[in-house]
Amino acid sequence: MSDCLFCKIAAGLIPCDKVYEDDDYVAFADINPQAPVHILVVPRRHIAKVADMAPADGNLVGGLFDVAAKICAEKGIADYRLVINNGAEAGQSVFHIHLHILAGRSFGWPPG
Ligand code: DGP
Repeated sequence: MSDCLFCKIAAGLIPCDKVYEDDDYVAFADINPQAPVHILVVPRRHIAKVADMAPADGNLVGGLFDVAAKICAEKGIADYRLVINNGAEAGQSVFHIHLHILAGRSFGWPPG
């Protein structure tokens, strides 16, 4: 087990408000929500950021989007924003790939 917050959450070592899990992914409520719905989808496998992915990592990021669509469909959420921050300057603060699902309000563009 690396010293990674999301690895520990995925392993059940740190509590979270879990909304979905399967063999490869876990989804849980963001601790600092930026919208009425703010869920993080996380692969169980540790990869720090999108830029670190190798061809052998396959469709790991694609699976994040599949899980997000499934969660939103199950919750009856039609409009939502999906965000991946890659690197500190882009807003990444936890270095374990994760997809933000944001919904429940209107969003501006471009993002801040
Ligand atoms: P990012 O900035 O893109 O790396 O997003 C990291 C998100 O993780 C941020 O929105 C806050 C959330 N977060 C940080 N620590 C915890 C935690 O301990 N539990 C949960 N549920 N979310 C956390």
